[in-house]
Formats: sequence, C-alpha cells, structure tokens
Amino acid sequence: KYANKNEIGVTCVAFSGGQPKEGVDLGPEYVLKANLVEQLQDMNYNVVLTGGKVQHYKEFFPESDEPVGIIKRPRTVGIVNKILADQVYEHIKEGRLALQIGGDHSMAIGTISGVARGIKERFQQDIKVIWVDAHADINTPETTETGNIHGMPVSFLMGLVKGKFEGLDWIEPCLKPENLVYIGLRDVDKLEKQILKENKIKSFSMHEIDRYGIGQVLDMTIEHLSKGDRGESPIHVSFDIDALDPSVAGSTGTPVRGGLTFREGHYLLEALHSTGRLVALDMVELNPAIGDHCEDTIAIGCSLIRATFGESLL
Ligand code: 4U7
Ligand code: MN
Ligand code: MN
Ligand code: MN
Repeated sequence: KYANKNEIGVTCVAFSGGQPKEGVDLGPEYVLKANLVEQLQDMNYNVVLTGGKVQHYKEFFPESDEPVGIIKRPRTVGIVNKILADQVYEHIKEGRLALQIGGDHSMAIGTISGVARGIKERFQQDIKVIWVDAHADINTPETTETGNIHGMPVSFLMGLVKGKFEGLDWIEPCLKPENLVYIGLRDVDKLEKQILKENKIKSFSMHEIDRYGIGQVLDMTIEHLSKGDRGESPIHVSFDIDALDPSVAGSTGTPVRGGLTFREGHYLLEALHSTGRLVALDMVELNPAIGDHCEDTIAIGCSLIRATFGESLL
C-alpha cells in the first residue's frame, strides 16, 4: 500500500560505533554472503542496494571523537546516522520498502529519522514503530550507565534528550510515545523502566508473551498502533536479533537468556507482513565474531527478513 513497486531498498550498515565490541560491523557482509539478495529476488522483489555495496561511512568519521561525559563516540554515531537517514529517506521517496541490515542499534536513529521524513512527505502520516528487543534502548545521556549509544536511540528519536547533544544535534524528534510498542523486553535498566512508565509506552515483555502467547501480543500491538486511524498507518519494525533467545541466535553483543523462540520471532514478522502496513525493517546487532556457529544466527537473520517480506510456509 505504501510502496508502489515490488522493490526493496537495502542499506548495509557496517557500523559498530554505538557499542564497544568488534565484529558487529561485519553483520551485513555476512548476510550478503549468505545470499539474501538472491533470496529476495527469488521472491520476485527488485533489490536496490544503497551505493551498490556495504556502507562503512569511514570517510565521514571525525578525526577525533573524545567522549562527552561518559557518552562514547557521539560525533561519529551522529554523522553516520545523518548520512544513513538521507539514504533511507531516498528509498522511501522512490516508493520502495526499506531494509537496513546492521550494525549496532544506534543506527535506528538514522533509519527511523529517514523513514519518518519520507512517510511524512508522501502520506502526511506519522510513522509507528515496533521495537523487538531484549532491551528498551531508551536511556538518555543522563540515565545511561554504559555510555554506549546503541542503548539510547529511542530517547533521541522521541526528543527525550535535554538540549542539543554534540554531534547528534541534527535529530528531529519523529517518534511519539503512543506510536511505539516494545516486544520481547527482559533486560531493562531501572531508570529506563521509569521512562517507560512516565511516557506510558506500550510494552510487552517476555512475561506478557508467556501469559498471552505471541499471537495475542501481536493482535494487541496492532490494536494499539491503530488508535486514531483506520488501522492502516505505516509501520517500521526495528528488530534486534538479541530479542531471540541466545540458544537460537547467539552471535550478538548483549545476549540475555529467556528470549523469543525461533517460531515466535518468525510469527511476529509473518503476521506483520499480512497487515500490509510494513514500510521498513531494521535487522540489527548480528555479530559474526561472537559465538561458535555464527552462520546459524546469520541464516536466522535472513529467514526473519524473508518472513517480513512475505515468505509463506504454505
Ligand atoms: B541493544 C544497556 F546497560 N541498557 O544502555 C545499555 F544493559 O541495542 C544495554 O539493545 C543496551 O543491544 C543494549 O548499555 C543495546 C545496558
Ligand atoms: Mn538488545
Ligand atoms: Mn537494541
Ligand atoms: Mn545487543
């Protein structure tokens, strides 16, 4: 409905600056090597790869990037996301679906900014976001204990950050609290819990998934994101692979036990596909340098992406 062609704009974000572990920048390269593009083409999609190759953004890195307080690499994360936002915006403007492969989750600052801008321009609508993650990623520069920006993208997108933050001062708040739903949470910092409550953000933790099952959780998610429209506003899914249980997808930087099963992860994306409302997907935090069988995590990343774009079981 929102994309006028059977076309996907794929942006490979080889970036790790939002967190300290090496290897997460290799995620996109591994996903391409696992033949994701061919798989999407086999599903009759036309694939447009941003820049024709994996994006490293190194030429844009500042010469020096001293911490601001405890916040690490704010200027690097800022400039990379500014460029990423423009790249993703371009795909939405051209009427494509947008797929972003990461890379650490700080990249959602750019992806959601770009999608929100494009959707606003074309349809005069606000973007709605489903954030699938073990973590809430809503720390502010004031509440963070680690200083890693991959734990903060939501606060920047929501405009919860006081004043202008060096390097990240270009960000326009584009995500309203009522337009966000979390699924899969199980490792939320104390001050983050406070932010979720204060802003009344709809959240389905693993507890609610145990209680209601993923089917009902998905129904309630869609219901929440349909308030105030006819149940057809556009949706961006930001999927952190650590939402899945580490026994299923272990190659990621901040694994937390007690996560989604293989099928719960897939069901969620299959059901979202069938709403016809999906405009963008981030598949992030794939780190091939972690764990013994990274090819399993990569293959699951690919199959989650195919589920999102309509691969059916029958
Ligand atoms: B990910 C954390 F303290 N909350 O802020 C933080 F537990 O993108 C983790 O979801 C953030 O993987 C995890 O650093 C970021 C920590
Ligand atoms: Mn996470
Ligand atoms: Mn995350
Ligand atoms: Mn992680």
